[in-house]
Amino acid sequence: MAEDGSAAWLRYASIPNPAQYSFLPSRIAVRGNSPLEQTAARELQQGLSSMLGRPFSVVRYDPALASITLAPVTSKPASSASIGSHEPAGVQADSFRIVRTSAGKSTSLTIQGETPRAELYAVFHLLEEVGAEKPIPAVDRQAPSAPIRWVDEWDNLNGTIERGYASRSIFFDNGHVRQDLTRTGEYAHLLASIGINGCNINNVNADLETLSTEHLHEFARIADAFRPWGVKLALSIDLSSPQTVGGLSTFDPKDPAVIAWWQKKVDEIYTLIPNFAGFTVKADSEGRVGPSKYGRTPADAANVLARALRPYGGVVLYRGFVYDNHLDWHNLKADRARAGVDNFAYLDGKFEPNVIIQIKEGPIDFQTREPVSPLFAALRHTSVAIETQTTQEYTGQQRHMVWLPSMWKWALDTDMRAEGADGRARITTVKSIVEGKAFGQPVGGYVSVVNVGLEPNWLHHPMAMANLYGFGKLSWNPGQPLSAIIDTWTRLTWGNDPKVDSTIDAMQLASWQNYESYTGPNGMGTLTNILGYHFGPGIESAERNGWGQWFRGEKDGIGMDRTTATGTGYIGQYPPQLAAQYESLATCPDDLLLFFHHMPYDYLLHSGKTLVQSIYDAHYAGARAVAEYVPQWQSLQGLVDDQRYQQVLALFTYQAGHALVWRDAIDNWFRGISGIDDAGGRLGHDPNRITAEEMKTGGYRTVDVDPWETASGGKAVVCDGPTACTLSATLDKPAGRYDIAVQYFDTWGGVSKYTLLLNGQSIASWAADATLPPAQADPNLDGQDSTRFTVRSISLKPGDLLELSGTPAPPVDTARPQRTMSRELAPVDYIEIGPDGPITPQ
Ligand code: GCW
Repeated sequence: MAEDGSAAWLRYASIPNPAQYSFLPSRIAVRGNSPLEQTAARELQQGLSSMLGRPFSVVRYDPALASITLAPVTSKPASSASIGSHEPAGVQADSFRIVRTSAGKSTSLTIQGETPRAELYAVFHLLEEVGAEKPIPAVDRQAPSAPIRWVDEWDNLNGTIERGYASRSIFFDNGHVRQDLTRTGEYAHLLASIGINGCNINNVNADLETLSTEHLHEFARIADAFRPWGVKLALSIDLSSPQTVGGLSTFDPKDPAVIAWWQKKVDEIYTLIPNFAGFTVKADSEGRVGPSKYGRTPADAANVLARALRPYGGVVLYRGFVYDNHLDWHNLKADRARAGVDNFAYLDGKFEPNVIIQIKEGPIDFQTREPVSPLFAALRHTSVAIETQTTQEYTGQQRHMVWLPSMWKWALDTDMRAEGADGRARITTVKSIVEGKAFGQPVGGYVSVVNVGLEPNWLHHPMAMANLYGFGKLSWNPGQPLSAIIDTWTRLTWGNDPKVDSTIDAMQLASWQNYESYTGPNGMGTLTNILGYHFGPGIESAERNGWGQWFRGEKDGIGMDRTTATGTGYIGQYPPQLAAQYESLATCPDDLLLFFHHMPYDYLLHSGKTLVQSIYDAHYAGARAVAEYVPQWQSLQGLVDDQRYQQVLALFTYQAGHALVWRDAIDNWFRGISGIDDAGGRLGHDPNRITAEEMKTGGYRTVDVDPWETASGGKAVVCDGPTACTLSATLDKPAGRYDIAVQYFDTWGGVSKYTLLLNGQSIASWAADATLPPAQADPNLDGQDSTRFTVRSISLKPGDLLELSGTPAPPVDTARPQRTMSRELAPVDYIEIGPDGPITPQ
């Protein structure tokens, strides 16, 4: 099997010890007659045959013979209509049980599902147990925690993907649904295997023509490709559709013509897509129109859609992500974090029962750590779903390994301490809210923005698929331990070798905290360039503009004062007990401190370190921890397939280098603003570094880098010439072996070439041809494209001459004039000569 990652965790690779499952009968019988059950039986047959190395076959049921039998819970066979509107409501629909019985020497398994889809889920569950070499219990009952378990794709009809980092859309191209929907079917297969039952296929910034009849006919083909796997299709819609598609003069949700238009449109959708899941709505947000235009509320708008969908069992996921992106930065009381509660809490109880408010996990925007949104506890008569991002917009864009279920579980486990009718605070975890247990609102759940693309392995980083897998697992059972989730993923994805499993599990489990350590500290946000594409460091981009991601870094201190006493009052949006915990410095957790408070740099944290020293230390420790991924991964060479091994090695090497860019940018920026030195004496002292501008040059010219903290000394060199420029230095290192790292900028303005020479002999050559994540050209030299190339274990002695030759990209290709502005001029930041060893220069 080609190990290109396309099979993800459904590789069905043979397991080391198949004998442990020899009791499994080779006959698979299906008692129902729906297509989904047939799909399930085939999946079981293929998966077991492949993993256990013996033939399984789908046969007619015979009570006299041992078999694995798929059967509906009720004796009457389910019909195929049960994946449409007539299925049992809520989580019941997807629950199943697997029962093992023995008669004499033979064992049978009975797989019973409430619906055919539940039987399919049971099959995947069983296959997973075998693939990960887990025991099969005598009786296993499973039910999902909530009915909404959806993924949202932010795909545009032209084939691009908003915040997509793994190439173009699997669904669309050139304004249409692709002819070949093979990947779509394969994606649904993956989704079904982790219990995902809905997929919204288009960007929440929806094309205004999405609901045209022509498009709907095309979307129906995607729904058809999803259907064999029990995945329902949903659409993001723009609220102005009655005008843009319907030609009406208004989209006022109270206008009878508008109401009638929506009803007709929904009727049309269900004739084409009988199992249509519903609409996702982004309105009055980031330039999208909404009900505010007519003085109407989100409830007015959501309810019109909901009433039209309700007879068919459809739902409306109305996003709570409504905020003003033109906030006045000078106003110390202005606060984007308040927007969710301010815009929705007063509407609690006014929504139709099939409206679900889709709330981002934190009040801002998928940062590396935020407190949970207070809106979860403010809506008690409305179903809610938590929205997470599997696509790593602010968390390394699938070029850094960050296992996000750690963050999601932390959010889901957060106890909001809501008060009951008796006025007493009680345990109210976010998971209990979305599950409908806390406030009895039963149709909530989980949504994750996934943005898979056409790259064979779906998300670009082979490790990133653990995020999608973990999302499915947490939405099925948010109580499951993270260690169990990741271990199963690792076994299914990389095999059952104990060394492979323990190494990968440990790396994944630490990866979110590591990423947090070298990016945004203490609840400040990711500190990426929020005006660019959210990848590398760009600290002050968050300040002094209308987007409201401010952290108010001043000479006296840093952090948003969101207290009720002196700040924006945001903390008061939490239930009183949790609010009190965040309001008081004595109890506010260190890792959220700057989200809630404006603090001096020398403030003593609970950890016993000053704020600024803790930031310095965390960034050194985080960068070092991810540098260690490289040797850890190298220890697995030969134990995993070479194709994915090389791919991951290249990504880990990249991440190790980019983590240093993050570390240095943030630490230097804090040193600049605080005026406080690193007690460890590391900052500003890089004895192993030679900055490009201090080297002897042939043709290179020094330029300022903006923001300054993303280059050593705020400067770099560029080569304008048509031919190569050089940098050179005579070394005075004691004789020994060293790693030599070149820090340069790999922009999108063509391909520069570099050669490193020692005493006139070439020791390495490479091209700056990386396709860094953003699908957009970035002409700037900054933290997004600062890149490191390392040559290992070079023998050096005092007096050696080290030379770097940089050849700029050829003058611009007239066919692509957009690159004219941004020709890549073989830019260089510095060279670092570090000790030879597993961890390259720190
Ligand atoms: O985080 C922001 C993203 C936008 C996105 C928006 C949203 C789809 O940068 O790209 O738009 O959130 O969630 O609506």
